[in-house]
Amino acid sequence: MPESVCTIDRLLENARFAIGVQHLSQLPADEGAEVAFAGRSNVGKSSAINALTRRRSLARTSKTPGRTQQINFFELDDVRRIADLPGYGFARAPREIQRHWELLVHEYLSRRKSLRGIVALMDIRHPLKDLDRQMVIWASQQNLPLHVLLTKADKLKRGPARSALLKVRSELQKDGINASVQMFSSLKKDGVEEAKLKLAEWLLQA
Ligand SMILES: Nc1nc2c(ncn2[C@@H]2O[C@H](COP(=O)(O)OP(=O)(O)OP(=O)(O)O)[C@@H](O)[C@H]2O)c(=O)[nH]1
Ligand SMILES: [Mg+2]
Repeated sequence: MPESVCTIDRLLENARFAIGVQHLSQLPADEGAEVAFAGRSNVGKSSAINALTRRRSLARTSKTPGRTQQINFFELDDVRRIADLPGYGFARAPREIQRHWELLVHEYLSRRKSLRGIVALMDIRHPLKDLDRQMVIWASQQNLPLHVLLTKADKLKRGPARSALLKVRSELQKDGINASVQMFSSLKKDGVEEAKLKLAEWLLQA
């Protein structure tokens, strides 16, 4: 096993909840290295964080979309963190609340110096919806490194899952977006090692 995997494993398994942020003023000090998990409401962000840290309930998951209503920070060590962003596209949230989260997340993503990359999660059964597209286009314009997890891969058979993966890769390429793309299943723990390699690349070079 490569050395970096051993180290990232240890780092991720040390994860502990640090703070839930509802206003920019509450953000942890902007130093060291951070990775943000972003995606539609209910896409599996919190579940992916739990799978990667091998904790069943570090990040709270829910069948009710729009559950994570703040930026939740998980500390890996003194200088490394994971941010679980509130999901976008939750239509039933009141307009002004939606607007508040949009602004918070937008400001966070635009200003954060310690942000090493965005893990963009999309449901493998319907990836690259309008808001996903907007998010990856915007991130790529900001030169933020992107890694796409096609979540809930267990919901598709191998063939259709593989076609979805190739299709997303080619569409991103067509749009000039530089992103790595992989399948992921928190349920089956598929793609966990591949995702950890990306996190190692981003977090271990702090
Ligand atoms: N089958 C399957 N279900 C999953 C997977 N990952 C998450 N889910 C389910 O999808 C639902 C939402 O998962 P969460 O991890 O809470 O999603 P989230 O993106 O954090 O949601 P918000 O915080 O509301 O934005 C839960 O019912 C999970 O059990 C997966 O890999 N496979
Ligand atoms: Mg969540």
